[in-house]
Amino acid sequence: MNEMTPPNTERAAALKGLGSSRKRVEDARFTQGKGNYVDDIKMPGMLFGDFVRSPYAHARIRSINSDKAKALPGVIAVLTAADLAPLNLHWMPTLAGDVQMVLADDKVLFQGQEVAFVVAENRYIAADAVELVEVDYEELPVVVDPFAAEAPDAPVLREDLAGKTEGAHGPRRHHNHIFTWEQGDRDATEKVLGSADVVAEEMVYYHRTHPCPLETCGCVASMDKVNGKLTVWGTFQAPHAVRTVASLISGIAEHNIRIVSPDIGGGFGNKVGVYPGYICAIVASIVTGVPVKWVEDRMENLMATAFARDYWMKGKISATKDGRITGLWCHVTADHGAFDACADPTKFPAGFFNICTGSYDIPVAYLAVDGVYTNKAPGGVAYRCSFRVTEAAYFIERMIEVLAIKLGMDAAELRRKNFIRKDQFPYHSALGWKYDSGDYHTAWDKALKAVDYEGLRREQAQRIEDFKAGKTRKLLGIGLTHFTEIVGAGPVKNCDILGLGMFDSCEIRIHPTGSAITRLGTISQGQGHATTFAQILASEIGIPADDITVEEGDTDTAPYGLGTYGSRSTPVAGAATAMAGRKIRAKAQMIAAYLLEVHDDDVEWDVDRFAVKGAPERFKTMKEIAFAAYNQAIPGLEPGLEAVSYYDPPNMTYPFGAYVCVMEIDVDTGEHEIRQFYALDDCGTRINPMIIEGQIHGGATEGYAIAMGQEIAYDDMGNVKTGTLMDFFLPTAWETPHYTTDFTVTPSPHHPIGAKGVGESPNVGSVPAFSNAVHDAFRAFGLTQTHMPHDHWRIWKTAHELGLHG
Ligand code: MCN
Ligand code: CUM
Repeated sequence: MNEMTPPNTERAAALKGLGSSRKRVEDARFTQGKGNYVDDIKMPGMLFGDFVRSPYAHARIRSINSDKAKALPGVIAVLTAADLAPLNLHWMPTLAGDVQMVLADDKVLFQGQEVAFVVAENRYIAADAVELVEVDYEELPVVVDPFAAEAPDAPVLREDLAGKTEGAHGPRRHHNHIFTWEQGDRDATEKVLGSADVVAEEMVYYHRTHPCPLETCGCVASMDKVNGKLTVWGTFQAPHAVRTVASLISGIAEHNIRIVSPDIGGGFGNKVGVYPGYICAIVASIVTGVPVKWVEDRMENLMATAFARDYWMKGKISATKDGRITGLWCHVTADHGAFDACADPTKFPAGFFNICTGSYDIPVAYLAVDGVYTNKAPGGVAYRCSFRVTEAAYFIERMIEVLAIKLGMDAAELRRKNFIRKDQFPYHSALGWKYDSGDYHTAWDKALKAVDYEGLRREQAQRIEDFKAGKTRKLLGIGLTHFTEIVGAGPVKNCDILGLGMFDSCEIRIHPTGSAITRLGTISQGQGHATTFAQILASEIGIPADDITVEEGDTDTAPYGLGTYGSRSTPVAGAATAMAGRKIRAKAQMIAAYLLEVHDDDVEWDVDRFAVKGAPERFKTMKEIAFAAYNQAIPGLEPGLEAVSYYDPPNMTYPFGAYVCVMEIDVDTGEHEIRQFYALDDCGTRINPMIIEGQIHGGATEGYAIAMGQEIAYDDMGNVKTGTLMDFFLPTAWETPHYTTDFTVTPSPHHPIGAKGVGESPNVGSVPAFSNAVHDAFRAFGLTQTHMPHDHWRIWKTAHELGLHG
């Protein structure tokens, strides 16, 4: 090495590659208000759409009269189902194989459902005109309880499906039944449960909630009639899939459709689905020939777009006397609302809920999920969940606690005893997954040590004595969770959405001066892809991350990909990025060898350059190689330095974590205080530790909200009781707990850089940790199970029912 060459470690650090807590390059524009969100898009002559929505949860529409609305100056059109029917666009396919009304066709099935679409010169006139549309409704009996929906004489919700005994996922046995999905070995499981030493049984409910991103959903559709090209800017988590589906539904050739996801103000799953607003804005633009914007308000977002959860999970878990788990049985009643619009890979009607054996080596298991229609908004799966993994993790982590009570055992010890051991990976679970890698015992022991678990239990015992002696009115809860996630959908052979295989992609162009642009099939909604994907490349190709532009979200320029949800970007597009980088490096090696006048095999990679083996002072940097790629005629090589990779992952990745929540509960007011929240995450190779920490803080705060108060609640009439942020709990900095983050690193054996996803882990792991803390506080007083959200009123009620108010 010559004197002028800095040592490897310095050169590596200068790249800001893998492992660097590089500051987010996106933040300069976000923190200065220079982001470009859908509602920032303003085009000449643009019109505005707004919906007439149903005040009823179930009603027949006798008539719609829009004469007064149309007479209002500035109103251009009022669309109803009758206008869309000739185009066959009054109904649309859902991601789950069902169909959904775009505009109410004969009847409405949930409060807030889209009934008519008003198009006007501005947003204010549109809103005024909505008030002038007269709809004559005839109320019908309402079903909000999924168990009542299955009663033989329950009202028929989906008249369009009358007589259909076959659904998208097999037979339907009742007019409100959607599907039954079974996994595992029923007979073997029931046999084990029937003869077990101990069986714990419980109904675990994960209530209905909503992702509630700061930016609501919306789009601007612009039909250029001269060139026949439709452009739609929208809040899309999967722009390429939207393009393909839009082409198939509309008949417009796919090359004549351009879908652009600009900056997105949080998605959290809310922006995976397709909403009537998108279709109506597109139709309105095609009809009027000018751009049409539709952006929903907060109430519309909470009432009508993708909800999350609403899973009633009945569980049985068996064990030997000394706490060795022998079997798991689960039956879920899944409330899907009025249309099955869950965003799941086609073969998984309940998402990846069959990860519900969690982190434990459970020899036999059986799972059945019944999907049911009710008079509630459609959606499902969304909300930082990787396809129902949050529900699965909550279920198993509650069942473990319930079993620990039954066994009279410490819940930390019960977990420890049943973890899948490190030497069992790759591990085949009883419900059909192959876990790629894990080291649960190490993570668990580290977590328990970090919080001084033994000390906490001693303090808790003392607290219970003090409480009984009348010295305090506060209880102490220790909430434990060890979760296993499944992210990175997914192998094309078993994961597709609407027939589109779930691979992802990356394209790289190196410019002559040695900087680069890379484009991916994913789309950031706040996760910092422009920062982290440049880091993957920096380490692969030796160009500083600061010299690499990352672009996503424009289907005219980005390679085809399935988008960002299910924490799949790093496992799939991140892998594509590494693979494309390796193709660049392979070509760079040939160029370097030519320039150094040696054989290809006689040069070796060294951080940011190729050097001659045994003669490190003879080298060519990537910068030099890039320039040569464009200005030298190299025999046998094409000019330029570009690569593209479409990556089909061989398996999903299985990140995991150990979370501990320490909570104080005031039994007289029901108030709580999070004294400590410790989150250890293992997402394999860590690309950017600072961004990972941000993901944990954000996801854990969402988990805090869900566990402790957030809910989409309905009354018996199907009225949404929580349609505003006055009623729907969205934590501010004031309520947000303090977090301590920690990690272990167990790389994924099949991912090119060993990385697993992390975006959803904190939501998956934190909800059971918070909830278990509440339960644990009352364990000594006889509580086994109470339902979330644990708001002050419910906690007070629990204390009251346990007789703690004297
Ligand atoms: N990362 C890393 N090292 C790893 C894994 C991830 O540095 N081993 C980085 C990634 O490079 C990326 C971020 O962490 O910058 C999240 O990566 P990943 O886990 O791959 O998840 P996705 O990028 O696919 O994001 C989706 C995930 C989901 S599904 C929801 S929901 C959610 C979440 O991300 N929505 C979010 N986090 C969010 N964060 C913000 N700010 N906004 C949202 O809408
Ligand atoms: Cu399920 S919420 Mo995320 O997958 O976009």
